[in-house]
Amino acid sequence: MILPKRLIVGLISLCLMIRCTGGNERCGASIRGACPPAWSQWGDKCYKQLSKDLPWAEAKQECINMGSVLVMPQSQEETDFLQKNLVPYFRINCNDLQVEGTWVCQDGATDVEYRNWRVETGEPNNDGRGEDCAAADETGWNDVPCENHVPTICKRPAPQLHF
Ligand SMILES: [Ca+2]
Ligand SMILES: [Ca+2]
Repeated sequence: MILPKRLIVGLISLCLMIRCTGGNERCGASIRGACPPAWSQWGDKCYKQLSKDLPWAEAKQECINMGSVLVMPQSQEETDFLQKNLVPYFRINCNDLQVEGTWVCQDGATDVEYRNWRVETGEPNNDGRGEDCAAADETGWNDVPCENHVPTICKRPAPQLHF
């Protein structure tokens, strides 16, 4: 028997209602929705490149102003998506500003263990007068001066739909 689409949707809604009126904790069920316009979606995350290349501190603040955080990829897969779909070279939220040589990489408030330094050129090399902020391109990560104007990607979770 082929059920009309509307009936199936109706049945699903009814099941959810029953589950929710049961008063148990599952009532808070939610699903991830689509990203806002102009944001690119990868899994349950949304990304957007800033229209201007900014120094580290300004880039970080600009992302916060947009309700997001400066991107810190947690894997090569995430990096590949960003390089193919947004920009091949971008700043990542990774710095050794506190203690020279001790890199702190954070995705929002989460410490990220993933590293992809470009070993061929000895990065991170703290070159010249010092380099404390990291940026990624196809060959890996490089530390660069924090005041450099570097393309910036902001990241936020896809909106949650409650029902
Ligand atoms: Ca450094
Ligand atoms: Ca460097």
